[in-house]
Amino acid sequence: MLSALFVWMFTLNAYHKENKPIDHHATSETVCLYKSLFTLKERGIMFGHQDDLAYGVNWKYEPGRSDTREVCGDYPAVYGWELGHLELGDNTNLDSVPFAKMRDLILSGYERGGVITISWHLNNPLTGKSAWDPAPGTVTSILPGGEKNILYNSWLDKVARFLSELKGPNEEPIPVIFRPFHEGNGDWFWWGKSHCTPAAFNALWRYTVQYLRDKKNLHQLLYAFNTDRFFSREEYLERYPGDEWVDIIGFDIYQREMPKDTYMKALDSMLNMLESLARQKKKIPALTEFGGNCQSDSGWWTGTFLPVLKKHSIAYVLGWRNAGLKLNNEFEYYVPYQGEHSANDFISFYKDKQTIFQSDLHAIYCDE
Ligand code: BMA
Repeated sequence: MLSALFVWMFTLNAYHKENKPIDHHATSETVCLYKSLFTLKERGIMFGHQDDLAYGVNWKYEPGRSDTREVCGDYPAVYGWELGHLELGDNTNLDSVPFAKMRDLILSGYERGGVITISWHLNNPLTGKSAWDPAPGTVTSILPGGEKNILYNSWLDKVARFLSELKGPNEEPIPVIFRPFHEGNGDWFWWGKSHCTPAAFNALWRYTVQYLRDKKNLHQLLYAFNTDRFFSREEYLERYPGDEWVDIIGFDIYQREMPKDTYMKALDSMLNMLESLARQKKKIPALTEFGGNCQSDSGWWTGTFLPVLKKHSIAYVLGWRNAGLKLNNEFEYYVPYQGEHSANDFISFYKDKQTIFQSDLHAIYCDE
């Protein structure tokens, strides 16, 4: 009996040690990042912010600036970036961030020891309109045999080139958590639930991974799959491409009109499901986008968000972008900026032992 227990413990231990990225040729820095994400989630939760180094509510492209840092004195641990419109050959992304600047800022975040994650709101390849143009048949049109397959390949070539040009100080490829085709259980993007079958979505995911990993030989990517708000494991898994195609699992949730209690319950219940799936599948759980645009609750960080996070063990949370006043006259921000009414509460969030910011990170890209 005792020996059976030892064998079981040994197997379990060996299995844990074998946790590896889905890319068996992942670079050593990528493998280290992958392992660090597992270990860090036991220590706390990394705070991330989209476009943090590029602009804030009242500024654009000023070296060293960051709304996060200006409020709490530290940079985020995770830097989110966005590739939409790279596929068109444009010099700037869909939010007007020049790709050349993005490349430099990605390097500066990496050199500081931060984590890089990249999303891609790619245009609709069938209609030429935006990612939010859900024309039926788009997904099948870009798969092999489809009329837009060659076009899609050329888009992936551009993404591959950009990613391959992200190099660290020793010419090593910078590891990136790549998060394409997000929120697929929603209806707003062309890859969304009502616009393609789960089989077509899975085929698109696998095709994309194979293209970048096996055809373009990019070995610095970890692949993040994420849904929008979901209500059951079954719903979460409906479009999940499979364990051998995904490294990180997550979801996005925005508070919008949801009252505080409803939001806290929804977040808690989704995190429970996510963590249990992650444990079972040996994946890294993360909250891949969160926020309440122009949050009206000045105590939100420690009164709403943190109490739920503290019940869970996930690798990171990513707040969406501090766009400020946009061209369409809408105002958008998710992380406080200097003088903003939840800034003091954000400092308490920062000071909490469980939150991890840039200065809490050490050597996540190498074994030490
Ligand atoms: C959305 C908004 C848009 C933006 C898009 C892609 O949620 O922030 O303004 O264009 O993300 O970054």
